[in-house]
Parts: sequence; C-alpha cells; structure tokens
Amino acid sequence: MSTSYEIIYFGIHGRAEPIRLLFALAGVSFTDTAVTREEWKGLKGTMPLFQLPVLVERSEAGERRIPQSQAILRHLARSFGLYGNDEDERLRADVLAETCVDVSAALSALVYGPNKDNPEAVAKYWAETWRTGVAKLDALLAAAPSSAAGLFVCSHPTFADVVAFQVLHTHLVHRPTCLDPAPALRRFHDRMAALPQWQAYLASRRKHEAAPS
Ligand SMILES: N[C@@H](CCC(=O)N[C@@H](CS)C(=O)NCC(=O)O)C(=O)O
Repeated sequence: MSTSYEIIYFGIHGRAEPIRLLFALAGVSFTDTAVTREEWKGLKGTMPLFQLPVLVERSEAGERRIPQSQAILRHLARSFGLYGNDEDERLRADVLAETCVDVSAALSALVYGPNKDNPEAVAKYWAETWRTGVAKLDALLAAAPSSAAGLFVCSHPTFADVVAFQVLHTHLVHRPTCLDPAPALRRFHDRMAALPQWQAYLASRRKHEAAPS
C-alpha cells in the first residue's frame, strides 16, 4: 500500500522541523504546507486538536490526520525503522526526546515570553537553565554504548538524535558559542549536519525564524 504524507504547519522551523528532518533522513518525500496566520483562522476548527503541526497520511485505506508533534515523530520513526532496534534503544530514544522537549520548552518560554528583552533573565537562561540542559544532554551522550559512536542511541541516527540535533541547532542560532563548553555535543551536532541524507534538505530549508536576516 503506498502512503503519501503532508505536514501542515506555519512557515517556520518550530515544532515541525524535526519532523521535516526525519522525512529527509528516511528519504521519504512529503508535502510541506505552510499556512499563514490569516489562513489559520479558517483552518483551526478543522484540525483534530485545533493546533499545528498536523500530519496528513493518505493511502488506499483513506486519510488520517495526526496531531501532536511528538506522536507524529514516534509514529514516523516506527514506520521508517528509525526508533531503535530493541527496547533498550527505544527507551534511550524516548528519554532523549523527552529531555529535548524540556530543553526546547525552556528556550521557548524565554524567547516568546515577557522576559525576552530582560538582560538579567536572558543571562540567567544561558548561565543556569541552558547549562543544566547541556549537563543532561552530555550525560545522555556519555551513557550511550560505544557502538553508538558519537550518537545517542545506536549506530545509526534515530528520531531522537534528529530532535537533539534540532534543539542544539536552535540554541546555536540564538547563541553561536553556546556549545563551546560541550565539545562532545558539538561533535554530535556537526556529525548529524554532515549526514549525506540531509545535505539537499539542509541546503534548501527555510532559515530558522531567529536567524539574522
Ligand atoms: N503539544 C503540541 C503543541 C502544539 C502547539 O502549541 N502548536 C502551536 C504552534 S507551535 C499552535 O498551533 N498555535 C496556534 C493556535 O493554538 O491557535 C505539539 O507538540 O504539537
């Protein structure tokens, strides 16, 4: 049965970019539908949980609309064989992905919150919150088996490595020096960025919304 995929989101990286990166890693084509804020007013009520991203999966069996970015990622990871090969690996992938959700949420609370222009709050974020996030990610990377060779889960990238790459990328956009104290995470980021499966996508993808124009 052939399946086609459409990811509906706004025209930013946000919560959809790890999903787009996962498609690129799997070599599966997808339609990238970016809705404007104006279009969203009319669409919101038609979406399963009234939010984006939504994955639309179409096959001979019909159409399915899937909400919740983390559920979408895990569903695609299972479909594409990019979750992990056994329960130990899947557990490591889940722990990493949830840690990345926490780290992303903390950055979003800063940059979209009332303190985004407050120098003290910004300094506190990088000195404390981000350092704690780095310590957690560093610990997870250090705990990976030697066969993972610089990745978090196993010898090939999983959906959770994709999520980790994007959370590091987003932080680097905001502060290019933020991985200087974490060389193992920097090596992980650069190794992922060099994946042959990603080169065409990374060269053509939209710039991160926080990147200087
Ligand atoms: N837990 C959900 C959160 C989804 C979410 O917050 N979506 C935001 C954009 S990032 C949205 O749809 N905002 C527009 C709205 O709520 O009307 C997920 O991970 O997909």
